[in-house]
Amino acid sequence: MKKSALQRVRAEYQPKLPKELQGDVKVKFGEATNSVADQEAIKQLFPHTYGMPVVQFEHNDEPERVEEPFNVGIILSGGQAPGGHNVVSGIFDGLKKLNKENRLYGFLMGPSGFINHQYMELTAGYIAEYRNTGGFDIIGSGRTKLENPEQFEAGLKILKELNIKALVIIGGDDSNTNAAVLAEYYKNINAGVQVIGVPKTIDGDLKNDWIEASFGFDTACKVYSEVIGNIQRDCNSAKKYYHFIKLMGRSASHIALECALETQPNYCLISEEVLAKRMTLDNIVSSICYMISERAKLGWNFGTILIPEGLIEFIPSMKVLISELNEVLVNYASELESLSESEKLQAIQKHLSPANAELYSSLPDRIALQLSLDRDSHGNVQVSLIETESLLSEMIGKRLAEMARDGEYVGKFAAQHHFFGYEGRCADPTNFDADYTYALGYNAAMLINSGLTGYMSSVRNLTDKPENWICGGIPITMMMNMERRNGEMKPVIQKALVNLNGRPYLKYASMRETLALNTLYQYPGPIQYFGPAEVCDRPSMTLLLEHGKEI
Ligand code: FBP
Repeated sequence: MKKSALQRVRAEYQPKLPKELQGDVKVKFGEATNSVADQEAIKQLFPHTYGMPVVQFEHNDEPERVEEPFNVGIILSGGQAPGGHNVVSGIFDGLKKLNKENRLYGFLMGPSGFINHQYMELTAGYIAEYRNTGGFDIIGSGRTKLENPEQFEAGLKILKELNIKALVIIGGDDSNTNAAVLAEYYKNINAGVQVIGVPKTIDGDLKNDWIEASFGFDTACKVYSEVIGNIQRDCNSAKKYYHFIKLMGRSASHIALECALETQPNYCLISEEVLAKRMTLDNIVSSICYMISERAKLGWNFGTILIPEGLIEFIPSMKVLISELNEVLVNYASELESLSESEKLQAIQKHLSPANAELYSSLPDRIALQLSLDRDSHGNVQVSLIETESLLSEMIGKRLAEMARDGEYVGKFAAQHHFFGYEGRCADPTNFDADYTYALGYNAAMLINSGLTGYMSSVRNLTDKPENWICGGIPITMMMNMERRNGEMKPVIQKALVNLNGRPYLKYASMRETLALNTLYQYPGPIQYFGPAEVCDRPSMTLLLEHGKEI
């Protein structure tokens, strides 16, 4: 395959490895741990993997070499995130450092490759083609949910056949939840297979004190911020459009918030704030219309508005509707299956409680249908398919027309719509993500070599230089709580939503009014791989602020 000039040069980049992982490592065990909530329930569900200590690696002056070579399998799970290929390279290099005979196998197209025994051996030559590149195409990814003993047993067969002693699952909160369940199952039956998770997702919602960031967030946000900056230049040049820009991120608004800090748009909705303030769709529309009318008074009929993908799920009345819809879609699945779109709308409405049926019928049909699409395999609403950006601009357009009729608004309103998500998920990783993912992978190999299972690879102190990053592992059960999914209470990793008392949000909130009534756009420009460190190596603003730094 012919490579671009950047691909050729970028392939030579050697990710920086934390000092602790250079040379031989030994493991230091911390205190026993507890889950973040619902301790008794989680303990009962994970009797063999609950309460394990946090571990940290240190340099080992008296290395104990592993005598026997071992094999490892990997699965890339869920949505793509920049840096996945470097996790694979890091695991590979870590394994080879431990013993040249160690082998790495990749299961194809996500968990389904594991269950159906579709795999390939990942050799040095094959991996070389993918170092420092974006995408998950090295082995493919998928969203099959690994959840039942039949699947675990089917997977165990191939693990035994290939003499694999550990499986690494590279995924988001749901996939790492599955990793914890699988680790517990294999430990319970003495299968002799370890399971290690790696925190992946552009959404940035898999984080806590020990997992400072999920990989891919940094790169994806920088890609979106570049394009938002370009739109803002265009917008400020022609001065005739309001751009409604929806940003991926599923439930959490971390991506929208980071992009707002990077680009300083006129308005950025934060779903978590909408929920906390119990805002209605009408409140949101009013507040944006107010900004538009105030800008019009200054002679400005243009602006940029960022919308987090999951907004609709956070509007309290919508949240109630969605949770009832979830149950209706499960309970009446066979009845709904064969219906046409309009019949489906009517049938769903009939099964909803009166208040929800009223709200459901007040939505434009296409939005109601988008809300009623099948949930993904983890029970999540597929928010990327809901056109919130056009729903909002339609409602705003109508409201402004009413305001104009009543003499409350004098201006012109024309809207453009954008949705940025897929554009950034497979970008070549930034230096930060390239280094972070390589370290996460290398670290995962060390966790395996230490005989651990049910752990997530953890690399911390991320705003410092990569040499000073702190490496180790955190028991996955420590991050879990009980949540209702598909109508049942399930143990899941607690999602990290935007913290309304956290510095990233407070920083944006402090600028909000000024940004709405001025035009103070920032233009971050494209990701740079070569040049001054402040341009090429700066982590996300979210991470800097969370670490007490200034931006
Ligand atoms: P993960 O949670 O698997 O990392 O996926 C993230 C994401 O990009 C979300 O932001 C988005 O809502 C979803 O995937 C889209 O799913 P799909 O790739 O199936 O269209």
